[in-house]
Amino acid sequence: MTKKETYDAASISVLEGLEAVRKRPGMYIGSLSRKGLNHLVFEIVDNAVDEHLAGYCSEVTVVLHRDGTCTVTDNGRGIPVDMHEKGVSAERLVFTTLHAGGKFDNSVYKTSGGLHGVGSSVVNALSASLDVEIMRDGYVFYDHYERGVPTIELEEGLLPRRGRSTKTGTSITFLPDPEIFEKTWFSAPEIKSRLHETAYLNPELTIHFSDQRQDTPDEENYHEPEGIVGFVRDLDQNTPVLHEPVYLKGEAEGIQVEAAFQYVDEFRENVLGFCNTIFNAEGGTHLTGFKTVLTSVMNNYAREIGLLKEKDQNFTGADIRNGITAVISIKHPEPRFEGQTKTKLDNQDAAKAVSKVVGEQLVLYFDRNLETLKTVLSCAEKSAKIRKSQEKAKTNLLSKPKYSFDSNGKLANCEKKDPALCEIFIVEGDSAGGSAKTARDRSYQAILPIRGKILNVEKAAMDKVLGNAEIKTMINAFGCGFSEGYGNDFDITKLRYDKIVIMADADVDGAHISTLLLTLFYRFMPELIYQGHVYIAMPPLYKAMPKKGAEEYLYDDKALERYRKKHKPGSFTLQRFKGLGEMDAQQLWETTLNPETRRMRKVEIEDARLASSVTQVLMGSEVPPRKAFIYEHAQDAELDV
Ligand code: TTJ
Repeated sequence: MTKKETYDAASISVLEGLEAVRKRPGMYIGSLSRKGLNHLVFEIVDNAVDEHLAGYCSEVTVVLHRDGTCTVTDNGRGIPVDMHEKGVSAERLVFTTLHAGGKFDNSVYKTSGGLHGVGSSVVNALSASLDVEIMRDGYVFYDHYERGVPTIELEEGLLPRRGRSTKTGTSITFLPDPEIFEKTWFSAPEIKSRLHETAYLNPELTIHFSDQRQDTPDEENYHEPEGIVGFVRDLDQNTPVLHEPVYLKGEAEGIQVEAAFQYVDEFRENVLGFCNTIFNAEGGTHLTGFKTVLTSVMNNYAREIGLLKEKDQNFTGADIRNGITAVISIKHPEPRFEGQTKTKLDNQDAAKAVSKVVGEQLVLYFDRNLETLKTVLSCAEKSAKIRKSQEKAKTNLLSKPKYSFDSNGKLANCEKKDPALCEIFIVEGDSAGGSAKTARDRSYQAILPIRGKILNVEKAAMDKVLGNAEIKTMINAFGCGFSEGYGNDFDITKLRYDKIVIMADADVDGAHISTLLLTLFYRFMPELIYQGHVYIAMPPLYKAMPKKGAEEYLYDDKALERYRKKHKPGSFTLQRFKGLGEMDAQQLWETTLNPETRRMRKVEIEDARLASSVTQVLMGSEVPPRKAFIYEHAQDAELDV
């Protein structure tokens, strides 16, 4: 952190007020559910990370307080407080004008992009209150906003001070506005997971996290000096690995490129892309560049060492990536994003830069590490061998009859054929499946019962996945095939149902099944999630039947607590549903099937990602964190309207 730049607040560009943000919050923050709420935290944290990327900040602290506020603190230079040419302090402009953040320093890399970078002003607009404390120039300055409006009158445009300090830094405390957000309870597992990820991508940064909303605060420190190498190690922590992670680094086209990879003894690939430290859920050009050059370099080696003979065909890209865990991280001065969720890197020069750097460095590495080379090529060889049997499995799968009843005869299809009108419910257990078949509106609702636990695709070989009866049935029913990675044989236009609803018991086993299904979709049919077709039904835990008045379904224990407060003991009877199977057809219709009254939650890509590889702990041997994650999510029922 030695870089020094001169700056002045005058370069902030003033765009518009915050009224628009409060009028149409969804346009700025994407969602008003838990996801949007957590997004506020990341938005503020990203500003501190930008200060780190600029070379001036080494520590960031995130605190979730009991009163529902969140504080983010850094030890950067502090947001400028001097007067801007418009006659207002620079800090005011940061929090009251859209997109001011990106324009007022000349550090090269900005985290902003894709979903992020909407600006601290958006957080301000959507917060019931926001407090700013800035230490710089020997003083502690402060400011306060309510719903985006400053409440302190400035004298000659200068911020008030509350004492002196020799330190520098910025501290923001905000309370999400309950008038705007459906939920105001931050999800600690999601925030922690994201902060940990940020630590891996910024190896010189230390992030402190503290959740003080419970009696024993949850305190975590994230510091990952190994960077993406450590990230790869952790992604593979529950998997037998075949060699030490390989780390490559370089610069081309004015873009910094870093890659780390490691092969494991499993039939799967997991390649994650980051641009300016932000995860690119939909991948993009950096990944394309990596994959292309990896395939070509490894095929060259395969011929060089005689593994492939002249007459042999090349290994496919998927063969070469069989067993790989990789993280590609680039720093790009002007990233552009496309795709459903605007998280797909679009800059062509990124593909060039990655393939140049990785191509050169990979050869340097493998020329000196023949053992690793052989290990990696043997993974490709294994993959190529079973590819044929996979292709057979695939052919069988695709040639099965496509309508009404699948191979097991268990799918009860609906009568309508227009996908826009149709829904399919994936129901855990034959008995619940039976009631659901009775309860549904057969004109547009299909029921697919699945048995007990489905296969954990994260742990299983590809041919096993495709051979699994439950999974085959689902792929057949949806009608759009599947893909490993991007674009292969998956065709979303063939999807036969607008809504795919996962219906599992409201207990740990049910949550586990939902997690497995999410992982399956995430890996093989991610577009279903990107395009918002996947839902999780939220069955109630109780039905309260008062002696007088209307019956009520209670969806969690908090709801029960509230109900007990409002109704005298003895004035009502309580039915507890241990599982979907205990509901009769009428109850099932009201709570999970009837669009007028049911509760279900649309699955967002972040859910699936958390359920999947980035946090493989969730699926692996460490049961406790997985439980916590699932419970936290299970409480997020929402009315689907
Ligand atoms: C910008 O260029 C001039 C020197 O200060 C730079 C700056 O803005 N630094 C800065 C902003 N450090 N930290 C922030 C920041 C930190 C948090 C937690 C939240 C926000 C909105 C900004």
